[in-house]
Amino acid sequence: MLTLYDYLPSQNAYKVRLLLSHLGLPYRTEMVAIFEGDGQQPSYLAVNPTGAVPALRLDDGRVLAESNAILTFLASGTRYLPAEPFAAAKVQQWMSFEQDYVLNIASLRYWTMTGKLARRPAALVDLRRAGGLRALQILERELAARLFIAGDAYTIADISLFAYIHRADEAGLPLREFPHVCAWIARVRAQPGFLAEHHPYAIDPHSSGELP
Ligand SMILES: N[C@@H](CCC(=O)N[C@@H](CS)C(=O)NCC(=O)O)C(=O)O
Repeated sequence: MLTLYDYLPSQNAYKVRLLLSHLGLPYRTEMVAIFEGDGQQPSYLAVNPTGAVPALRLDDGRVLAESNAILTFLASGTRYLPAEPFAAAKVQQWMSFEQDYVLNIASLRYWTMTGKLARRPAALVDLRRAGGLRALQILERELAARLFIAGDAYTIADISLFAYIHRADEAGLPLREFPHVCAWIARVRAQPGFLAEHHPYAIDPHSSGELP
């Protein structure tokens, strides 16, 4: 059986949980207490050299890290990743956008929800806010023109983007200013097998500390 290395408040890990739910694939979970240093233990660094979640262990013992690489692997041969090379590359285009641009929203949200925002340099916070708004503006423009981000079908590019975009309010970026993004969020939520769950950082008392 697949093993997902997980930390419940992680939206990067939620991407993988969401796809596993769409696919109806059984898996077991191994929790990694990232704020308590579990990620930096040699045994976990052998799973993911960065020490971050998510990571996935296959039945044969091989391990894969990086949320978007895991999505690509699990979605291969399914309706969530087109086989045609150009369409598949379009999906990768938007997953690269996710890692580059949406990181701004992920960082802002993390700092806000764990009480670290005031400890961060104001210039860095401003940079993240500008980057997050830019990401939302780009998505707003693109999603005005089509149903899903890589075309008319729901793919892992939508799954990847959805994880942090639908929680942008928690980063102080009001989603109501982006009606096409809001309509897309509703379309994602309507997909068969959608996983409606959210685990706030507050469930982990250690999350107010810095990562080791
Ligand atoms: N690019 C990675 C980012 C993963 C990531 O930053 N995970 C966070 C939780 S959301 C984490 O485990 N942080 C702990 C650390 O980096 O030590 C991905 O997409 O999987």
